[in-house]
Amino acid sequence: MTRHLLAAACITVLAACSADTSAGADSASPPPAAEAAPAMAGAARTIVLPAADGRPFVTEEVARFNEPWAMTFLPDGRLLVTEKPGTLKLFDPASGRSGAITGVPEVAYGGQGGLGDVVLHPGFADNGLVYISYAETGDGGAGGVVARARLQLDGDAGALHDLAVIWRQVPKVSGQGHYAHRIAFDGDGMLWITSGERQKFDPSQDMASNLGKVIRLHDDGSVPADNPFADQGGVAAQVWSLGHRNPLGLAFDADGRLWVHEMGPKNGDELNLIERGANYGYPVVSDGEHYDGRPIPDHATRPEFNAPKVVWTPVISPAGFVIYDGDRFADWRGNGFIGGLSSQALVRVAFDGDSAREVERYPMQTRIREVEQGPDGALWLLEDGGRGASGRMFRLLPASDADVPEA
Ligand SMILES: [Ca+2]
Ligand SMILES: [Ca+2]
Repeated sequence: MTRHLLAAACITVLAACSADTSAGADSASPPPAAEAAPAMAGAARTIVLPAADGRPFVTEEVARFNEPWAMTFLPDGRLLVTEKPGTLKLFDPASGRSGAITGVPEVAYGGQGGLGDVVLHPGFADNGLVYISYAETGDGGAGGVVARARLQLDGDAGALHDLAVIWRQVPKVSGQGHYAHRIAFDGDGMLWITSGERQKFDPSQDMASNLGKVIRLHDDGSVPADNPFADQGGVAAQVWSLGHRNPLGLAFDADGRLWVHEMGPKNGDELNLIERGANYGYPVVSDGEHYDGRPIPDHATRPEFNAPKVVWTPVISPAGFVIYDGDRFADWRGNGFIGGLSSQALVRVAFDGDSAREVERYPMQTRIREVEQGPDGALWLLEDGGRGASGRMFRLLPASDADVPEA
């Protein structure tokens, strides 16, 4: 049984004397008091005291966005933040200022669709290339795409130039769910995309479709000749693994293993270790069941499919994923951090070679959509505010002695 936090162990305080907790920094604010966890001026701080031997930490509200979905850090410490209705923001934590990045195409906003992920090319410092995912409409309905563009920054704002769509979900289908479209680069510069099954079930097992798959491409969208299904041509050639449902987070560990979590059906969220050419079984098997009550045979009944390394029952609704390698939380190095939507939590996962387990869960009192590691070694989170609502950006830092109230 996972240790849970004391429900009463969250205490909101104001780090600085500014009464405005909704905005970013105010240059007139006094310096923070706690050296171990320097606060952002004006940030609302909440102390989280884990039960037993867990470490206390502090969450700070940094900024608010309009339906934020994903973020990534630039080399200069600023962030790109996607807002699901279709805007890309440049945010500077040092000043609290945010500006618009123009050049994002119109997105198919609605349901789970809209502007999705944003990541940098591994060579961004030299080539300025960024990748975004979003939903578009077309023949048959809607589908997720990945586009590449060159980012030009100008003061507090910027623009995307030479934008080109380099990958599309095939086929476009009705509905506005399960796009997934999370993006990551591996250490060899390959581009990885999680492609959700768009709530259509069977495409996850259909190699004429790239829905319900994990995709591996060159950085320009072309298909690597050594992909496992390259000889089948078509969209099958893009596929690295199949049998997925709605994978909303992927991360590479220090040894290069690819871990992908996936929002399963009722009582069947998964963390999978992704292997070349493997089939993860959806919708033929799942340890969960369909939401309409129909059973799905469990993984144990069909050993030819790869079984998950972790199954969550009840579900956590995983979204966002980072494997931590910073110094700020030294004892968390190598751990995975997964945001929880319905679970309103941050879930910490430990790895041991090819196995994984949840070790701790931190209640956040709100839906967590995205997790990143900052250059400051803090964990940065985005809140999923729901349609039309603002969502907060938080950062998590170790608590100092001064932060922790005496018992
Ligand atoms: Ca991110
Ligand atoms: Ca089942």
